Amino acid sequence: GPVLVPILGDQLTRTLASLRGRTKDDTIILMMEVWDEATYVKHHKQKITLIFSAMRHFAEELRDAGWTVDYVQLDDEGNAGSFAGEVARAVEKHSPRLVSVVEAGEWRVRQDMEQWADKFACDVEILRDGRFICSQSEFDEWAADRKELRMEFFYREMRRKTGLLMDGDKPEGGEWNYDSENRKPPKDGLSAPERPKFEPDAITRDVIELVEARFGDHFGNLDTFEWPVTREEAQEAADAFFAERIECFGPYQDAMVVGEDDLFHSMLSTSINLGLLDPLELCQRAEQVYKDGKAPLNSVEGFIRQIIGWREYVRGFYWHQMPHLQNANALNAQRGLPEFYWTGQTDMACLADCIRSTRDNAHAHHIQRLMVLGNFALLAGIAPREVQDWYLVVYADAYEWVELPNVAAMILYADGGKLASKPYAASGNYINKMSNYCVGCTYSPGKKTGDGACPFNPLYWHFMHHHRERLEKNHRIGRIYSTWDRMGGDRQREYLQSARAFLDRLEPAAKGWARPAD
Ligand code: FAD
Ligand code: DLZ
Ligand code: SF4
Repeated sequence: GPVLVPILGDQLTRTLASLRGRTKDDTIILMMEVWDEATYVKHHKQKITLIFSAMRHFAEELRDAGWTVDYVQLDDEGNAGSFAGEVARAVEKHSPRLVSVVEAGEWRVRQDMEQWADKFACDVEILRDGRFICSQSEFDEWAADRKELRMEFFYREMRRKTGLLMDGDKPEGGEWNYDSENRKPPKDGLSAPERPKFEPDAITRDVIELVEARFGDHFGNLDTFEWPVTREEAQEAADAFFAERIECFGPYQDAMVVGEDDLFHSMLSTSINLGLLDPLELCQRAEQVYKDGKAPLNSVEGFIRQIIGWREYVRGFYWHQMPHLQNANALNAQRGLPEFYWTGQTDMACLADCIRSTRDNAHAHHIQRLMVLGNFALLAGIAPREVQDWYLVVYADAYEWVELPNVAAMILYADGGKLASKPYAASGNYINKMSNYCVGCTYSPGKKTGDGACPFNPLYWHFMHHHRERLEKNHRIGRIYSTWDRMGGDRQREYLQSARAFLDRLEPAAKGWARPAD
């Protein structure tokens, strides 16, 4: 029989390891839209649309190039509803001599995949995913014997390995990291050139109809779908970024402006994670922009660090820490996720804007995810599992391998500090400095307690007070306790009472937004 090559929804890459060296007349490619994947969490409607549409376009491209593709649509008769069920059906149908598949990105799916060899009446090979720059064994070797894993040191290794922005064995410009130049608050009226938006074509419109019909109760707005769904469109999005926005990417990386949903960010994560764009290729293009004198070093280095640093690092960290990372809760946070994360109905202007963007675009940019949505969840003590589910549902670029380390380890400190050297906790002052949100808010960032005080202020001290024992020993944060102690008992009580009053009023979400009812 032929070789059966299952390609998963985030493996839409023509040079995928399982296609390399295969001949077209001896290979059957299997792609499957399955109920289990679409509902193990109730993904944002745009996320399902993006993945199904990109899968259908990719299948069409493969067929045009002469490959045989067995494509199973969600509503096809007999669809077994799961990867294993669909591969089993394909094995029956095609009697392959071998199933050759690239390892899944998520632990959940990889566990399942490892059972395939016992289930099917043919050989099964699981290949390494060559689309990452750092292999897992390389990461594990780097991580061995280190008590703390820090991105910065890993990143330097990746710079050396790829040769990106290297001047011999020294970093270009003399420094590895130019983040200190990348913290500009937004000037009045800061706005960025508009990114290319992609109108749904016939394939996408079909999928939109399917998603409205079958996943109508999932979170998110679908009228505003404009993601690239093919490699060609993704390339166009990348071209526009390198021509028009990378120049200011660095300085305004942490800036937030009401209603400006992408600013100078690349908006390429959905395409990279699906496999439409190659991360290394993008970094090489960024380096070329710098060499051509079209963007400053701090912007280009910042962009490259996000990809060969953070992106590779969280992936290595995920596999290094699974499966216990999904249950980590070092700070013992137990509160339910507030309802407003789903409805956007809150009078905190910063959160309302970030949630609106999340609902309309299935996207929020990094500092919104980290310092507004994440910071609130940390300070309010929301249970990690609930926060994890939310992030996995709402972002079109969310797969557990990248979502979980960012949520559990980076924003919630649930791993007890293996990934981040301190919790990213901040009061209203930070948000006020880096955004124009507070201007239009009913609360005042300068007011510390009582009526009209920005809730981040008392929550910040409530959090610090509550976790004193653990955080006081942390050399990057311990110093703030002398400020707290100097306030004296009355002032401290005001902070703690304000925080408790606020927390008591938080409405937890009704069940059913994140996971289907059993
Ligand atoms: P840019 O700002 O243009 O950055 C360029 C690229 O760098 C991104 O496309 C992405 O591939 C990579 N990158 C940047 N930061 C990170 C990071 N922290 N981890 C991994 N890659 C990074 N990114 C996801 O792709 N999927 C997620 O599920 C996800 N969840 C996140 C959850 C939280 C709590 C936080 C703080 C960050 C999360 N990120 C996630 C990282 C980051 O927010 C997004 O990658 C980014 O906003 C995507 O927009 P962009 O392409 O315009 O990014
Ligand atoms: C996220 C997702 C969704 C919603 N649906 C599918 C699907 O029907 N078929 C598919 O092949 N992939 C889907 N995906 C992406 C997978 O969840 C992703 O490839 C794995 O989780 C990676 O381990
Ligand atoms: Fe957010 Fe506080 Fe500013 Fe309101 S005052 S926008 S709640 S930081």
